[in-house]
Amino acid sequence: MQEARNLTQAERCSLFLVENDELVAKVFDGQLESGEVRIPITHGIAGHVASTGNILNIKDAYSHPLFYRGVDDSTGFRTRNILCFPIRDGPTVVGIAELCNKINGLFFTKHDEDVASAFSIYCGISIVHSLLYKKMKDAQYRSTLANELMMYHMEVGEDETKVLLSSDIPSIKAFSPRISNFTYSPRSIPDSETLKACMCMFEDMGMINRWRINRRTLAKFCMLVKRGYRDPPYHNWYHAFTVGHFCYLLYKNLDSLNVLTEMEVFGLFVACLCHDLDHRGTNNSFQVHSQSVLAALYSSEGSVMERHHFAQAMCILNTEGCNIFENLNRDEYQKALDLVQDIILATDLAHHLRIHKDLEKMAKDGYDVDNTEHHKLLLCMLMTCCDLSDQTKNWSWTKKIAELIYHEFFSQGDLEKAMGLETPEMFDREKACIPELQIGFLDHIALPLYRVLGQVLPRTKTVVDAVETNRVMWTKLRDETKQRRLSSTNSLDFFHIQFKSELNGDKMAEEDEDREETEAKAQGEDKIDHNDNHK
Ligand code: 9GA
Ligand code: ZN
Repeated sequence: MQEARNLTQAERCSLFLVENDELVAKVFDGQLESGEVRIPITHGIAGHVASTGNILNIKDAYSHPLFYRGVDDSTGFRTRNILCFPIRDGPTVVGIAELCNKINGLFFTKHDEDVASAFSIYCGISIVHSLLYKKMKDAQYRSTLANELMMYHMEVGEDETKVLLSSDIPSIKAFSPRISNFTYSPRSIPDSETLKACMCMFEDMGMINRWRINRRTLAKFCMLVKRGYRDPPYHNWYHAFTVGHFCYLLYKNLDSLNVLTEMEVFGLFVACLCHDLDHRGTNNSFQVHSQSVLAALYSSEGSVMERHHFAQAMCILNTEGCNIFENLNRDEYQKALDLVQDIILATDLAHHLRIHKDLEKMAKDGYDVDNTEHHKLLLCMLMTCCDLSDQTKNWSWTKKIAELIYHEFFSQGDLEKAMGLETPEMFDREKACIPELQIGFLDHIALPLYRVLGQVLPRTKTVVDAVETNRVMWTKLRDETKQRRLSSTNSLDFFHIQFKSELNGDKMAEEDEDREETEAKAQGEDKIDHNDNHK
């Protein structure tokens, strides 16, 4: 406005913005106005310009019928002439500007009118941007507020924290002597013990000492992460917990520190626990096609759910008393967040398929500890290995998990049908052939992945074998199903069939477990508290 005043050589300038059916003073005599001056949009010269959208060049104010002398009479100012022009956003008038008293002249000229008209376009753009910016800021504040409210209601109970902190962190072997074996499924740990088990894993990997994590902070962090999961059949806290446990298995069995840095292992473990936060039991495609809020936020960047999982992880870290990274220095802190972000984004199958060629090349060329790209690739690969680790457990677990996954897939399919969206076969309970889908999944995704793992880290070969064994079982069930030719319309009924192939399968699995348990005891492992096991 000061610029407009200088350009046209005016004594005074003022700006009013249209709000509903009023004009509100924003700038008076080139200064930001703090007190409110409101005039009806139907009043006076300003009102006339605002409602007609036409510029008014008044050469003698006091003789103009629209001019109101009241203000001059009370302030002692004498208005001689006025140039009043509209400010638009497209066809809409968003405000008006008033220039008053031409300096060294009798009135504003035609040239001043042209200058004002041109100038008003820039005013319009600036004002619209500024209004939008304010709207955006307000939305941001409202979102922060909503978040604070949610966190307040989520406030982890002091009692819960006390229980977790009441005694020293127990030895992890107390959960099971087999807890560090690739064949052990952490799903045998009861829900009520999983937080303690998490703390134990942090402790056993030396992370609490190395990163100077406050125990209370760690307990609160773990509790918020657990609570950050919803309860769909598969993508619940148990999934995150088992994924974290597989990371622990990698650490225990591979001296990972020789291929990764301490910070990378730390980032991987935290990412594992957080990687599916607030999963709703539906995939990225569903978010996009159902036009969910998450898709509105993230679909332009891709990996909709994964971006949300990371955002939720940040939200937990930013909650008072929950930041397990609080004692890292600036560089370490940034590094930790970058790692967690990159690793969580790597859990998108689309991302995995993009890097699979690079993974194979790395396996072929051999892993190079001095190559930072190799570190990144390995971290992504280990994350996906953790994510799919249910496939590496014994048949009985694998099958139970498959039931949970298809329960979740078919619920999404039902939703899609109800919404009139297309449903891929995999999500359609009337069309899916579960053993076929499992074999396809193992052949195209899981087995190639674990084979690369076996190549890069030869000590994981047993993991590949376990997946292969499960594949054989799926082919047997597929062949048996073909002979029976089921007439059911619900593919989930598959899980209630007793297959001949399974008759001694379970027994073998149990024997395996028994044998390992005996071996573990023979090795003189820590004292075992059997009360916790096999619930
Ligand atoms: N999409 C999912 C299947 C899983 N059995 C099938 C499983 C997760 C997952 C990360 C094309 C397709 N498919 N198939 N998924 C599974 C178990 N099963 C059977 C047919 O755990 N799937 C998680 C992932 O990416 C990466 F990189 F790790 F491989 C791929 C799949 C899930 C549930 C998120 O799809
Ligand atoms: Zn997952």
